[in-house]
Amino acid sequence: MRSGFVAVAGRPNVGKSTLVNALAGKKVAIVSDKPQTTRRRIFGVANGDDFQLVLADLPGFQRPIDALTERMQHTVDTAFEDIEGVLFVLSARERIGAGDRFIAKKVYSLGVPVVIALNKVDRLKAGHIAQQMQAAAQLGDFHAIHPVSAKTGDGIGELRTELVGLLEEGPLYFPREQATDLSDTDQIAELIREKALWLTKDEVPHAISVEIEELGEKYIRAFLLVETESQKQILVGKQGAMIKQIGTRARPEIEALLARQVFLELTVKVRPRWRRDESQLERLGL
Ligand SMILES: Nc1nc2c(ncn2[C@@H]2O[C@H](COP(=O)(O)OP(=O)(O)OP(=O)(O)O)[C@@H](O)[C@H]2O)c(=O)[nH]1
Ligand SMILES: [Mg+2]
Repeated sequence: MRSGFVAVAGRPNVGKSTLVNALAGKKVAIVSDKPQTTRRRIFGVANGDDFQLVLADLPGFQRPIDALTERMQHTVDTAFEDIEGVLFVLSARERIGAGDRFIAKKVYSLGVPVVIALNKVDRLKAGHIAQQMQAAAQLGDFHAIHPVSAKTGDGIGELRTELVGLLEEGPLYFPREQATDLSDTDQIAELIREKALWLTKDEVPHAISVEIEELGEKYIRAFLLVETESQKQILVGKQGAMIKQIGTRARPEIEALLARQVFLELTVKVRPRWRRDESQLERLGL
C-alpha cells in the first residue's frame, strides 16, 4: 500500500479545485469562475487498489487585504508540512508571470518533488501549449510537467499515476469510501455558496458566506450571510428570484450527497464586516 499527501498550489482561479475533483474522481471541492472560491484546506482522496493519494486543495496564493484573506493565506503557508510532493497548477490560458514566480520560489524551496500541471489546455493550439510548457519549465527544477484539462479529463490519468509514484509505503488515512474530510454540513454550506458564486458578480461573491442553521432528516435551513443591505438585495433578487434560483440549483446536489429528499430553506442575512471579524470567521470555520 502506497499512501501520502500532496499539496495543490497555484494562483487563484487556475483550476486547482476542478483538478482535485478530477483526480479524486468525485466532486469534493466547489468550483467557480470567480477567484478566491476556495477558502480553507480541503482533502480530496483518490483511492486505488494499492494506493491512497490525499490531495490538499488550497486557497490560491494572494496578498491578504482583510482578516479572511489573511487566514486564507495562512492556511496556504502552513499546508506544506508532511507532504510527499507539491502539485503546482498553472493556467495555459494566462501569461505565466510574477504571481507564478512568487509561488515557485516557495514550492521549489520545500525539498519535495514539484509536479507541474499546466491546466486548461482544452481547445488551445498545440503551438501555444508548447510555448507555455517552456515558460512553465523555467520556473524551477520540476520533477515532471503535465499538460492537462481538468474540465475534459485530458491527461488526468497520467497525472494521477505520476503523483502516486511520489508516494511511499503507508497506512490508509481515510476509509476507502470517504472522498473528503469535510462533514456533510460543511459540504452542504459549500454547495450553496457555489451556486451563489456563479450567479453573482463584482464584490458580492467575496462577501458571501453560508451558515447551516439546521440539518434535519427533512429540513435544511441555511443562512447566506452578506455584509451590506445592498448585497442582500442582490442576493434575494426581484421578488426572491435570485435566492430561489440558488436553492433550485443547490438542492439536487445536496440530495445526491445525502441520498434523500430534503426541503431547503435559504435566508439572506446582513452581518456587517464579517470578513474582518475574527470571532465570526472562527464561527464559520474559516
Ligand atoms: N477551459 C477550462 N476551464 C477550466 C479548467 N479547469 C478549471 N476551469 C475553470 O476555471 C475556473 C476556476 O476553477 P477552480 O477550480 O474554481 O479554480 P481554483 O484554482 O480552485 O480557484 P480558487 O479556489 O479561487 O483559487 C472555473 O470557471 C472552472 O470551470 C480546464 O481544464 N479548462
Ligand atoms: Mg479552488
